[in-house]
Amino acid sequence: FSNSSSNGSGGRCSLCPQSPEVSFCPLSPEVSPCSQSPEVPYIVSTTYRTAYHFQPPRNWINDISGLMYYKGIYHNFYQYNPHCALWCWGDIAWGHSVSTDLVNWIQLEPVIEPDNPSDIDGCWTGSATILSGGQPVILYTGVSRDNCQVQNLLFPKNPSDPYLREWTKAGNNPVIQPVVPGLNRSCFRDPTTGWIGPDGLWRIAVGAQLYSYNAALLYKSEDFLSWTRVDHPLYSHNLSNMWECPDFFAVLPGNNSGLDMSVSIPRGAKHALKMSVGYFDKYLIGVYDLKRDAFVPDTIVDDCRLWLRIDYGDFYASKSFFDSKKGRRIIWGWSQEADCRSDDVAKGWAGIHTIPRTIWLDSDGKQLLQWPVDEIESLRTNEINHQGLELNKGDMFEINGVDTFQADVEIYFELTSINAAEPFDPSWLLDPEKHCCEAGASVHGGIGPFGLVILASNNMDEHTVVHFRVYKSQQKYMILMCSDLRRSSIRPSPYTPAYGGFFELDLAKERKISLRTLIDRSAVESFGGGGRVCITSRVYPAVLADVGRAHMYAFNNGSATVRVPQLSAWTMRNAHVNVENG
Ligand code: DQQ
Repeated sequence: FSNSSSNGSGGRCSLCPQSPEVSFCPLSPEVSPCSQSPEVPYIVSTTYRTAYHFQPPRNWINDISGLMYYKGIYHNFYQYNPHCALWCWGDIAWGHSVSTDLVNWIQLEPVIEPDNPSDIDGCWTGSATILSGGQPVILYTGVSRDNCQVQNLLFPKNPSDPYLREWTKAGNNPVIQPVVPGLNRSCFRDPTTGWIGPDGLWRIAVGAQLYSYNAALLYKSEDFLSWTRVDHPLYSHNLSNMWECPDFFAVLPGNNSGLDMSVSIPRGAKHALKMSVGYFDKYLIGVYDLKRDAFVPDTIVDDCRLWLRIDYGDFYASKSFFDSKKGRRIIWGWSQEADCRSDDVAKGWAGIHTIPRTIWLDSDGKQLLQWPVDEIESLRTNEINHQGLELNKGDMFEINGVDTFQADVEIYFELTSINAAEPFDPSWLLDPEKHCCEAGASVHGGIGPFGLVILASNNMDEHTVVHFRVYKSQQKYMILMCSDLRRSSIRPSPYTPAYGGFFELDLAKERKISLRTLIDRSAVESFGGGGRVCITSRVYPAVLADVGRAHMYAFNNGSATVRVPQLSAWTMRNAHVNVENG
């Protein structure tokens, strides 16, 4: 491998400079309007479109805005621009798709569009809640004139329709206004799903900027119609950007069953507070102190760069829901395009949702684990297996027999010795992307780098690397996982950072590190260490457009030999995702 890139963007590791120009925090009316779509080149319109990730047939999507399982049907409501492939001020409506298996989706009509003084400049993110009698409701942020953000209520017109095709805006909208002293009324949005407190009242949290604090403001209601603000936030912090899309849910340590927030939560449960902040979805684990009606993190970490992330890559505005069909909690997020906006206009679409993931708390009670929902395995075909491989320093083992553009790959790496682990520097935790740039796949280490090279052209001009490195830190081992996109495309325009995250592993007990990578044309989702670190990446290799064939390898570039006791890979079939009729 080489870290230097022929496209002029290699070695560039800062996260933001080339990210798409639209800034989502805080959103401002200056975001440029839709431009006329140029002629759509064939290549751009089909090559990078995902085959089994969620996306509408055309146009722009962003946040997951409401999720629920209702009368046998999964519902995904999302931020959607019905008019074009860009996020445009004033256009954002709620798209709606339904599924019976979380894999195949049917797109229905948008459920709401901006047409009312309380949402005339946009129907922004919100959440669905199923009330005690089984009635679904939605609370969403409406943007009224002058970017004043309010919270509005929505009811299904016909609750006996399992598809919930039509919704009515409540007559008394907005039900919550930004009237709190010190509240920035343009930073007051994204209400959570409701939960029930010990007093039987409903609660929701809303992301907000209050004086110099960023907060999840807490509101209470008896009937979900009229809301009173609790005089303190659920939680707040003064050293971060605005918290968008907060999510609050209960989890049981070491138990992957989900908990329903609209019934009482069992003893021993912990709570997770997730917020979308800057470019990442971060979370804190703690307890919900019922007396104070507040979230109390287990550890106070002032520097929000050190907060754990749901995903360390291109993943934002995630939302979770309790799946009553299978008794699990599922989370998924939005992954935006990393090419330029003119390419999005040319493609006619922009944005995907990640594969839905089951989410639960590790048995140590410190970190969330995620794994793609089992249903996605129904798309697997052409299984190939290898056992007992040994990868010495410099080895690359080619994985043949599957479609390398649409694949699911699971590998276990077994460390033959842990003595060669290099020392860990805690300052790396502040900027794992920078460390992934410095310690790329071509930089030999003690244990690692080892991992997977995907979407590689014949001469390796283009390739994406997902890899691990093992470090020793006092009594424990820290594993670095990177998804390095710096050589992912010879095209100059895509944003190609090296994403990364760290996780702890007790290597004295367990010598195996697992990696699962789902490749879906322009989307790559990787799950390291059984879902301890997840990284979603968007890639636009020319090899995909020009040659239609790419290579995939398992590799090791560390001095210690790494065994591969099990490697399995499958081709992934296309799912029926919002296919247009006719
Ligand atoms: N996207 C929505 C907002 C939210 C932001 C607007 C996060 O409600 O804060 O489309 O991506």
